[in-house]
Amino acid sequence: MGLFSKIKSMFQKKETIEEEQLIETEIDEVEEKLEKVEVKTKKEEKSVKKEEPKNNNVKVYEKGLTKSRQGFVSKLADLTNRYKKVTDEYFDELEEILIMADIGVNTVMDFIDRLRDRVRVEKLDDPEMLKEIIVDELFIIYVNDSVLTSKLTYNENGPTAILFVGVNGVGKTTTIGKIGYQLKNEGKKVLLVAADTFRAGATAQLKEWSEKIDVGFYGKEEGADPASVVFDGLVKAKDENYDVVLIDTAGRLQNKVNLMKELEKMNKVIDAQIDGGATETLLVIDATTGQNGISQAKAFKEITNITGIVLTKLDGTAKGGIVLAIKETVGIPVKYIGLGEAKEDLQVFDIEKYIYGLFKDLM
Ligand SMILES: Nc1nc2c(ncn2[C@@H]2O[C@H](COP(=O)(O)OP(=O)(O)O)[C@@H](O)[C@H]2O)c(=O)[nH]1
Ligand SMILES: [Mg+2]
Repeated sequence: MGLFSKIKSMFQKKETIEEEQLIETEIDEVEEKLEKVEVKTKKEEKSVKKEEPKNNNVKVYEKGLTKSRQGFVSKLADLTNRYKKVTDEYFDELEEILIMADIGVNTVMDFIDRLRDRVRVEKLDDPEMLKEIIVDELFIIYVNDSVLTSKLTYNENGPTAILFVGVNGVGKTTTIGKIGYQLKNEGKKVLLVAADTFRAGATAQLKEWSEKIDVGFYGKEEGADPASVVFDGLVKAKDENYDVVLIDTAGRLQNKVNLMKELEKMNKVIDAQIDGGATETLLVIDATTGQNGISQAKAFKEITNITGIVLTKLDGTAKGGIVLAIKETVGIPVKYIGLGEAKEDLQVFDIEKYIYGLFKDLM
């Protein structure tokens, strides 16, 4: 039984832990990954009982990934139906499907190589059997050398500062609103700071979000020095005992040097005010931009220390494979995914729910 089947039954609650232990796995590599997953599964089961947030259901993933599932997975299912045997043509078509899903050319090449090896070693030639292995291998791409959880790091003493970076229009301000809403519901005192003073209306838009989700706000006039907004925002956060400060920034990537300097200056201000500085710098990427988003991730990684990625607009794309590509090409974990425009439409990224949402119709 492969990883996907385990994930599937986990969500369909058909399987007991005793049965799980009896299952024999195919090869060592998968077995190893599987152990990591099981540990997480058990942990997750515990935490699910405690405090499953209302909107953090696998259904949200299913719904948000409908487009990706229809595009990519239905092609995969169709491929399986058309081939009786695994041939070179089969691999060529599979390669094309995966590249179309924005998994990224190099990732796909490696993936196909591994798949060919497994087909040879395990003497598989039935495309039907290969389906499950494909899902397993995609999963392995993600979990390789990484922790499965995507929790935010908080500052133990004093406010936690989180910087949001990314190019214009990707969904930074919206994401701040959504994360602010979640943190507020967790009982945290949240302040939104409008350090995108470049774009007209950016400050007003963030202020509107603060009103919508009923949290604190700090901003200045358009054109003000972003670092000075951060400075005054942090003073307010400390004076008024805020727990978390979410900082919106302008992302003019076309001028890398300026952007780097601006982010450096903001970080200096944060370092001076808070022990340990910003605990997270989240890069926001629009999933609908595909490979362009990957290039943005690479560019931002060069100019500042990114701790996690928020992948927005996954509801609007058939290219859900980008999650795997980002992980593989830039090595930064996806911490949140955006699945719509409303305050509830944000999920802490969970690879198992994601894989299930993406592939549930395949098996
Ligand atoms: N469908 C969808 N739209 C989103 C999502 N996140 C943001 N948007 C929309 O993308 C547009 C740009 O968002 P905004 O937060 O202003 O981007 P910013 O320039 O990076 O701050 C707005 O119309 C948002 O409503 C998402 O997850 N799904
Ligand atoms: Mg904005």
